[in-house]
Amino acid sequence: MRYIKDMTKYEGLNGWERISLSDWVRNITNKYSDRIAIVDSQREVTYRELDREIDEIAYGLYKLGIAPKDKVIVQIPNRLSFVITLFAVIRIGAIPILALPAYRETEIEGIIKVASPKAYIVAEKYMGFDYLPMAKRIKEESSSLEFLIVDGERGGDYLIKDIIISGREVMDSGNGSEDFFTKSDGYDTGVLLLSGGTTGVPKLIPRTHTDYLYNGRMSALKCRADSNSVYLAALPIAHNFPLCCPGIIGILDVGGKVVLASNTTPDEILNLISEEKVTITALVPAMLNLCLEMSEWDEDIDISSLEILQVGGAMLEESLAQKVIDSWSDCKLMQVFGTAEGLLCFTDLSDDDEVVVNCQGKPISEADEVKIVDSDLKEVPRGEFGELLSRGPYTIPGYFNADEVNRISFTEDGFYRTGDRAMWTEEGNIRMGGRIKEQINRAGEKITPSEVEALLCQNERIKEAVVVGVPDEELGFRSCSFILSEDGEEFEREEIYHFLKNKGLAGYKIPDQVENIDVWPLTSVGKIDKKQLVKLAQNVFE
Ligand code: OOB
Repeated sequence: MRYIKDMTKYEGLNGWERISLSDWVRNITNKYSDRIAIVDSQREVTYRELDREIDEIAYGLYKLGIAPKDKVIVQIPNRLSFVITLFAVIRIGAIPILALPAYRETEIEGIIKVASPKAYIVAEKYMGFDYLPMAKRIKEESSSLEFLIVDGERGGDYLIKDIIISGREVMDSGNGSEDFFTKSDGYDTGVLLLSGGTTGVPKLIPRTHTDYLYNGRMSALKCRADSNSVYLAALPIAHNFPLCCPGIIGILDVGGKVVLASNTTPDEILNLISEEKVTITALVPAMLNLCLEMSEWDEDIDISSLEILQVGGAMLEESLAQKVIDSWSDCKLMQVFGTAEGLLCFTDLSDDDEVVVNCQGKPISEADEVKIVDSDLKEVPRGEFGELLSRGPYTIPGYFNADEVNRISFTEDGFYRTGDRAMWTEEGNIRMGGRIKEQINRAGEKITPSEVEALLCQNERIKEAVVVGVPDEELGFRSCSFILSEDGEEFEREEIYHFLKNKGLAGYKIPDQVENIDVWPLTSVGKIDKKQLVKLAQNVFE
């Protein structure tokens, strides 16, 4: 018998509200009406305008025939249309699946297989990539997709801008009303987030309206965010971190302003902090490194408005944490350990620098149940490393439509197995210590080696391939593939790059380094010795 999560047991928690995210948007609109809600590189909208634009697309999507509970893939980069489309899908009672702009055929087709979505809403172009040919191919191959909707000027079956016009007609005719859409219950699935690590089939994370709002609210509380807060969404907003930790949702909940960075370059990030007087932002360590460097030599950059810098998604080296504290002394560093599955740990704004440098803080909710266990799932003493497990108000009890994976990733009693090594410190904080389950954390994006290995082995000339994570100064870890060829001929990285790109794999999963090998180094029990491979990969550069 699988564990069933009882949401009612969390009723009474401060910040817990049984409400749909659509009704929540109505509430914040009534509260903060003419304040600026969101700014992107093109324009800004007030809360009231945001709500109205959500309605326009929602009526348009409804007229098209998208029904409650239908799944809709949303693949749009950091711009206003992402936020408006996301909440429009939610408003009609449908369920958005948040896809990263970096996803290609492999990832999108994987999502389709698991979730049978009815619509795919995709940006026309971003960062030089034309999504249309890919999206059309995907739609042709899929039996579930009925609508290809494009955020842009051309292509697909429908354009967002035409859907807006059609939605406006409903509203102008006076036929639109509050009862038009089917209301979702706060305990229904509100969004499907994507898990970083996939093993062939992507893992979809069903977050309920209520738990996701709670996630954003508790995060905002920990950051002491209020209506004067200006949040910069610097990471891709399909990620949980910038979307809801506190991110867009947590900041809008307190009436603050959200600024969307259209790309993740240090130039864009630092200039927006200066221009928009940003008070809080979230970065991964690899981006932080570049931003620190740039702020040192560019004198026009003024980051004096920045009060809180959240850093998470991957291990933050102590030396880099110390560098932030020394160089950006007016702002508070907050370490964030987070997962899209739920659990969030933040260091506290009142913690001493030494604590902030050395750990990833405490769970953000009093109702979080966090355990650190050995391989028999028994708790280990404080100060010892084990696997981090979590259950609680906003942590999922299982992935969507994935019984087999759930048996491995969750305990019988409903704890999520993060696959991360962690320990409790003296002060009761958690300190992370790398991965237990195989996964490469490349600048915050997660790669599962077996997914890449399986694709590589589809190459006729490849007999065996092993992918490992190699410590890297800039990326945290880079990925390196070792190749044993069928014919003894060596592979260049170029060839591997094109092969995997043609297979439709997201760019960040393509190995940064390619090495050829004749004989595998083996462990004493005869398995491929991956530690040895990592050393080999490092030695090439020494
Ligand atoms: C965030 O979420 P995901 O789902 O992309 O990745 C979660 C994994 C964790 O299991 C852990 O392996 C790693 O990312 N991680 C960290 C970390 N924060 C996340 N490893 C070491 N130190 C940290 N501070 O990455 C995410 C979601 C919400 C907020 C922040 C990050």
